[in-house]
Amino acid sequence: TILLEHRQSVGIVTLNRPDKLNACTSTMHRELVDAIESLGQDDAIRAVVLTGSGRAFCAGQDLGVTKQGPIDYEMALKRGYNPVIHALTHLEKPVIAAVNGVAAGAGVALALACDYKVAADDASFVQAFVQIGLVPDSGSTWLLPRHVGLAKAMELAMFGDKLDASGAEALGLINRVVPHDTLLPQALELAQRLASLPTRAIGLMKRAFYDGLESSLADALDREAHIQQLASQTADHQEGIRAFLEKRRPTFRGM
Ligand code: LHQ
Repeated sequence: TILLEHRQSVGIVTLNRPDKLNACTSTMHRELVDAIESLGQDDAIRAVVLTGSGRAFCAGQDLGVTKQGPIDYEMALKRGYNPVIHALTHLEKPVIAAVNGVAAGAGVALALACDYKVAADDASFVQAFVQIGLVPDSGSTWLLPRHVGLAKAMELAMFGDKLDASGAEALGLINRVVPHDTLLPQALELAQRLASLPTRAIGLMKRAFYDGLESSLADALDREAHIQQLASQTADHQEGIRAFLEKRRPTFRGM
């Protein structure tokens, strides 16, 4: 239900149920966690792109599954969705969401859990939960207000109206909008650029930003001092300093 491809130092994960608008199943969740963890363990991979095949990015939960019998929603979230969000946000490598079409429900959360979001100009975002009598899940109640602020998060969640790509960019839900046909090349270019940067430092800063969102300034100051110590021990830091002093461009190796 997903595709995993390595292109030089970039891992590309593609949600691949195009006839179902890439709606999520428990199989997809397992495959996603496995793929993200394998990319995390592969030192040759220094950036990741998450995208969808066909006309959608991800329509959230596959609602067809409900026809097969009752779903235990708490278990579906705890065993399915939450581990995917955890894997994306704890992967110590930059992840780009290349939002190729509509993202709905938990599909929006998948994009929000990525570190940089680029969307096709015809992509859209919908907090579909309310339309089926549910509440935002998969980290949406945490991620959405941190991207757009509480007022807009509540508005999007309560009304469930579709937001187009430029509206999403204006709200800070995503970073950038590009013409549809250039989405994947542009996402790959951004990913290659990130992959040429000091991967350890990017992984550490990602960890620090997430921790910082939940801590006092005093704790953030302490933690920064600690992770700066870790960053200072990398070969890429030594290379950065040497390149600066030698007035040349650094060549980072991601370690
Ligand atoms: C779908 C789906 C879909 C199956 C389109 N499933 N087939 C977590 C824990 C446990 C349970 C509950 O949920 C969660 C988290 C969640 O994500 S809840 C939110 C679930 N998602 C939704 O409610 C979104 C439902 N879909 C839509 O609102 C629309 O389809 C969107 C806005 C995604 C796209 O609209 P359109 O571009 O107009 O396409 P469409 O509606 O015509 O859909 C195309 C086909 O895809 C259609 O099938 P068909 O056989 O008629 O061609 C849809 O039934 C199917 N599809 N979403 N989630």
